[in-house]
Amino acid sequence: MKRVLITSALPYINGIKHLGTLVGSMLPADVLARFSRARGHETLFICATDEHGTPTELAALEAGKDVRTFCDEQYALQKNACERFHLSFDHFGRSSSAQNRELTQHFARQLWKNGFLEVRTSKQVYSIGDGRFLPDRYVIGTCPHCGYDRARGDQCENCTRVLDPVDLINPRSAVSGSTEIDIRDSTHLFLKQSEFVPQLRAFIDSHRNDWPNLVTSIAYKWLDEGLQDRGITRDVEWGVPVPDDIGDGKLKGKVFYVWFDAPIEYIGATKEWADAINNNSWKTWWYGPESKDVTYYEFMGKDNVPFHTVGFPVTVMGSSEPWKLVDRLKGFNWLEYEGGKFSTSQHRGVFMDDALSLPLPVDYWRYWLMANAPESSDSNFTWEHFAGVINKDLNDVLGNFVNRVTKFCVARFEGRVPSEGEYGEEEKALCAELDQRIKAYTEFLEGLEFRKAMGELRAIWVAANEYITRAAPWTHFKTDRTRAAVGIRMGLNLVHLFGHLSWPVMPTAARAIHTAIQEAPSIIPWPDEPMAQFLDQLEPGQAINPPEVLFSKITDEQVGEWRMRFSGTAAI
Ligand code: B3M
Ligand code: ZN
Repeated sequence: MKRVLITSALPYINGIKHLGTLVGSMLPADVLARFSRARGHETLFICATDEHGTPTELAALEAGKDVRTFCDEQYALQKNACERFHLSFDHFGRSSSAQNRELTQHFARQLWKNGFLEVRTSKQVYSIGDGRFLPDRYVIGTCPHCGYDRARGDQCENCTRVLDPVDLINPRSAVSGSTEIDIRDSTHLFLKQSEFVPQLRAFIDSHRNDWPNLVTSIAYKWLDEGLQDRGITRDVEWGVPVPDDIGDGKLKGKVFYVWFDAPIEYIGATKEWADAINNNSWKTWWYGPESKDVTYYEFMGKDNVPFHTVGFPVTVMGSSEPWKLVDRLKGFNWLEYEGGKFSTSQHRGVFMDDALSLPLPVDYWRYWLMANAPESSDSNFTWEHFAGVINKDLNDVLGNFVNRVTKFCVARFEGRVPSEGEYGEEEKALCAELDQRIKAYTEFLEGLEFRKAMGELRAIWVAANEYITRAAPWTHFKTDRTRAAVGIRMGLNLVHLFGHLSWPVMPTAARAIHTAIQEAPSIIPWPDEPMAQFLDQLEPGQAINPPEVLFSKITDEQVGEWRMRFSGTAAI
């Protein structure tokens, strides 16, 4: 059996994520996980909250809570939102877990032992106004590379270069706005990334053909610009402590940088999962010869790509232990909101809890987001487009098909699969078309090309609609009952098929569709056999059970109201 390990980039603990984060990491990872389970692969799908670092400390401070309590609460909120989006993680862990602490310290010890860490005293930004060292992302200034004037000290979101905060021009504190900034000495551990360039280049070369261009071009850009050694410790309290046996006693009270411990939490969360169910197989997913048959997929937004193509691989390579490196890395561009950015501070755009609060099935979001995933370029959410796609694809095409066929079966064939007649040329032609389209759909999902996959799924629904329009059982019923029976039998088989094909992306609707025909298993298997076989599965005479309302349309009034409500200007 094939084994498939899937991780989604870990959402930061502070605050519910917006749809852009969802579409760029957790949701496509979930679609792949479901698809992989549907095909019978042994699948492990791991995610967690990314909890450490100053952003968390400051958010907790602002909320008037101690960090641990703040994280506990935020974790519960995010976990709940993920469940309600039907993200089917096998485990949703926490980077503040004991397992991650242990593994992070283990990797650091290996790196230290192997001579890849060095104690250096470096210049750090100290904010006199705030009375503390400022972490990289809390220093704002002008990017020395592209001139963007709101670049953060860790990375410029305009040109995506990773920065050192001391390089910023006109630095100021993002906490207080204070420009009373001092550069002070502080001792830290540095990871000698520069020694890994040839190994990293070979690693990325080996994935030239199976990673998207977006990903390899970011990775090469990094290597070409000359890889800098990175400080992997920080002067903050909330993090994995540096153990005493590393750094010749010069690092007392320091913790590891959040980007050092966060990717290790992919492994940590796997151990959390195993520990919780008392099984000790976690290492077979990650380590040594036992993990050879595992294909490991990572999902993330493009800003996370450097940390996964360079940062984390250096940790793994430098350990000189046989930990698994990523096989397939899928990166995403940005999703925009009504032509601009999502904004957490202005609450502009739709966040996961907002989406859940509206009277819309979660599958609407899941389908629209995957059909418009920002793969080859950025994509743009507008309410108008969203409503248009949902009303057309899900209501007019898919929902209408399911309703017409099942309702007519109830009205004219006593709600049972009609047995009369044989499939003819029309049906054979449709099977041939579906065979091709399902093959394409399967290949797009395997290739992680979600937009194209959804296009193919839609084309399958359209082909079925066109078929039933041509077969017109409602017209033939009075004059040629057999002919009508063939059309309805085919139609019901197609409804059943849609229950299978739609499950990875729309688990709830797929279940309702499948249940209209017969009870659905908890994992709805992928239809791997040729259509001529699949579409002849229903027992003539078996009863069906049409769903009440499968989908309903989004109205113009709703579009108007919601556009206003989430524009970031109206009071919420
Ligand atoms: N916490 C999420 C982000 O940058 C970041 C990912 C960590 S993955 C190990 O959006
Ligand atoms: Zn820049």
